[in-house]
Amino acid sequence: MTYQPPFKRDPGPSSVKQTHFLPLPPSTHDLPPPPAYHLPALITTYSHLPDRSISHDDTSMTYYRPAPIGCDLSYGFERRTERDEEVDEHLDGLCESLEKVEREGQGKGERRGGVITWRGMITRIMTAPFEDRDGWQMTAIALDGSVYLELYDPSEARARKRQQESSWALQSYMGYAFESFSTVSRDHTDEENAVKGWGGDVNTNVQWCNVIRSAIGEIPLCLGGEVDCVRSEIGSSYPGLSETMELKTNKIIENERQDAVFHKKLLKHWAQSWLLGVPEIQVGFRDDAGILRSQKRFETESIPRFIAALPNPPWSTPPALHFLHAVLSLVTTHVLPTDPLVTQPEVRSSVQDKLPPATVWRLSFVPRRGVELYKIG
Ligand code: 0WD
Ligand code: CA
Repeated sequence: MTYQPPFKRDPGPSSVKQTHFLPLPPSTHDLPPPPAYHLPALITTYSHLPDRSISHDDTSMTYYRPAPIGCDLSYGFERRTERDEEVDEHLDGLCESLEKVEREGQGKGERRGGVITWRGMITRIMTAPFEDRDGWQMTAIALDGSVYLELYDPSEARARKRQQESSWALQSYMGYAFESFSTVSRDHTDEENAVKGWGGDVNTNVQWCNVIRSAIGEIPLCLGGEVDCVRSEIGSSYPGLSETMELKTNKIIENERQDAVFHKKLLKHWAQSWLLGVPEIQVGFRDDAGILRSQKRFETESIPRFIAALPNPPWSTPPALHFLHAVLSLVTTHVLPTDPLVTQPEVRSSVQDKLPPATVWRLSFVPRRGVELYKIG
């Protein structure tokens, strides 16, 4: 069952563009039970190495080891290496890994009938009913029976974001430093000169990605996302999603307002981990100087119950799941039929070496309003 948009979809000014509008679901009561999000199943994993190249294995997987309380999360800041954000990788790593899976005959139709994207895109759609500040835009195209969805980040917006980020460079670095203090790689040896617990200098090129298959209601999903580490013996092979872990940092909570802000943030943490099937989130709390003061473990699946038990819960899961299902229904309904392999079946034989022109769609979210879907070419 899906929620019924309370008012008719606005067709928009027809002379300009045909727009399909979907309003946000009511965030309070009276929603029917939401469509189920299926338990994610692992398809494959891959690693980005220090030079950002891809290795189709678990080279970049790390093992959890609790960060020492009192460690300094600004440690190593001057020695960090950052990924070149100028390079737009689109869905490259995910597509490359799916191609490999199919080539090796391990595929189970990941590329048919649903949506293929980064987990981060689905997190954004799912949390949109409770987002009152940041809008976003995505691009959708259909190819070979699936919809590919990616962030649309025009260069001005990206430049603005980078500028904002540069003033937050140290704060965001502290998140990576917490990861380093909380993990060790397969071949790690504690360096004599490094501080206690340090897992190695930060290089944001390095990522370990998991590719999963799931579904929201009847809509298949294939998602790729970064996983921080696993809870298993150092050097052991990947034990599977049930042992994965997400790491987060937060300022220490000293008053009710900060507590309320953290409860709001837990929506994004929950959605991000839930979507990929990561069962545990470890949050490190730091002071203004970047010293780790405490940490707390959250079971991903318990977070919604914890929030529901608060006197004024800032969010709940039904609007998020309804909205995700409604948005992806809208996208698959309109975008899938524009698959060039459906509209121009004669190009099918040449698809291996030359992609046919695809119809490009834009999905645009305006906070507190809803999403619009329209064709841009
Ligand atoms: O705008 C782009 N081109 C994006 C690229 C947006 C989102 C993701 N990506 C890429 C990432 O580089 C990565 O290879 O997609 C892949 C996986 O992304 P995801 O797991 O779907 O991303 P998300 O769930 O938004 O974030 C997970 C982590 C973040 O950790 P925290 O703890 O802050 O949630 O991925 C990292 C970040 O560490 N991350 C990125 N790293 C480099 N470039 C980016 C990015 N643009 N976005 C997130
Ligand atoms: Ca993280």
